[in-house]
Amino acid sequence: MRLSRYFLPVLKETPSEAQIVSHRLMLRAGMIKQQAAGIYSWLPLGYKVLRRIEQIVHEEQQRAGHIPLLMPTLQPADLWRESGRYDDYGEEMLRITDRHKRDLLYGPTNEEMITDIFRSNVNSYKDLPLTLYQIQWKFRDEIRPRFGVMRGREFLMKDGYNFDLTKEDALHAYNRHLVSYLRTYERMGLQAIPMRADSGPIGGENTHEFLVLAETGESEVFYDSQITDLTFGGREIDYDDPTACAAVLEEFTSRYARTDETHDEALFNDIPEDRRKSARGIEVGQIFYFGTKYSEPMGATVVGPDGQRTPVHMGSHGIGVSRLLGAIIEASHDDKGIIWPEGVTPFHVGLVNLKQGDASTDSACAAIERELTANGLEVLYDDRDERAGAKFATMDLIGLPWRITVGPRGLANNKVELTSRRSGQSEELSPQDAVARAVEIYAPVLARSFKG
Ligand code: P5A
Repeated sequence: MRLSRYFLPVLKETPSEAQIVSHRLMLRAGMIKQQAAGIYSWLPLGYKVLRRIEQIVHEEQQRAGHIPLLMPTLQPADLWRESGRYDDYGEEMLRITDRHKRDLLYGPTNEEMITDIFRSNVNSYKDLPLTLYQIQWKFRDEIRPRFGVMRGREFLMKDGYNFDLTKEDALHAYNRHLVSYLRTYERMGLQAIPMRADSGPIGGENTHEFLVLAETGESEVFYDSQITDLTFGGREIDYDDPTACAAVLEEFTSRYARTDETHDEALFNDIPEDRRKSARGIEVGQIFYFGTKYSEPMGATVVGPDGQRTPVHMGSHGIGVSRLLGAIIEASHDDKGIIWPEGVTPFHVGLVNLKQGDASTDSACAAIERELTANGLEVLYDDRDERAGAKFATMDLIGLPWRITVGPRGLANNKVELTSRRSGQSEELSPQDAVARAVEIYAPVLARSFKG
């Protein structure tokens, strides 16, 4: 992509309405524009990262055997009357009446609708286990939308729902989600710690939230510092193996880690004092097992092996897809701007032409752009007629992890510069070697993708 033809409305001034760094940087980098409280347009750069995050979520869901579908954002109120949540949900639910005076709502979550799809189409235990998921916009009329996409009113969520014959099978689905979430967040360069939480309006007893530690997080958390030493490390787990999934759950949840809603001072005080930590965290996902809370009142049953009808055991599992942009930036930035992890960067390489209009510099840049693209990397090529300083400032602000800088002086010695956004360090390389190095850097990132 040539920057001269792109739409990247970066701001010079720091927007005064933004209280936290991720919100400030998303506005300054021209990623989002607020349209109403907690409602945003996704400008091209923001949209690109959003889609990268969605792509990782899709791949990891499908790797775990979950099946994508898409439900509408608007839902009939009657479904929610069946589960009893229409009255319970309160003011966070945006209620809408159509021209025929029928009650609708903008879905804050989809347990009822998926249960309706299930009961209309599945009859036998032989069709289980089944996990369906979508990535779809939600609306919650939050009393205090704030921090940009972090607490929006309209926000993008991956929501998945498992249907199983027995509690034991449904708990395996719970564990499988925990494993796949660890893998998902890790691909985004995040450490998200599963913590025991409260189930709120979704219901059920088993629930874990996934938290990214950050000073600006809205949740107060308490944990044993040993938990931060755990890494998933890209291991391959057989998702159909209940013992293997349960072992990961055990490993990642056996140390004390809770949100303030479930915090237990006495248990916490059993941890050696130097390992006792309290901090703030950003909730980037939550998994639930709630048994028959929806299947029973809504009549979602299957004929079991004994010929009897029985309500299915369910759980639901959410990832805050749009919130993740904020969380990643909170975890990865410096005073010049964003530093995208390689797994989610909107463009893999930023290419800076130091002397636009100079024939040899222009043609060297065009060749580098072509080569990188031919190797599956996306390039943002700053071909504008601007000062070098302004070009570097833009690249630093938007946070592409690798930059290749090309100027006539270097080219005279067949050299360009490859710079890491994170370390700030540069290497002088021939154009061919710079391309080869970038391709090598991204090889493991591209190799992690999953084609179902
Ligand atoms: C699980 C999927 C649910 O709604 N039902 C379907 C369950 N869970 S949840 O914890 O309430 O939401 C899932 C994730 O969505 C993100 N999230 C938000 N993101 C931005 N703005 C909001 N207002 C918002 N509310 C929830 C969180 O990451 C949460 O973990």
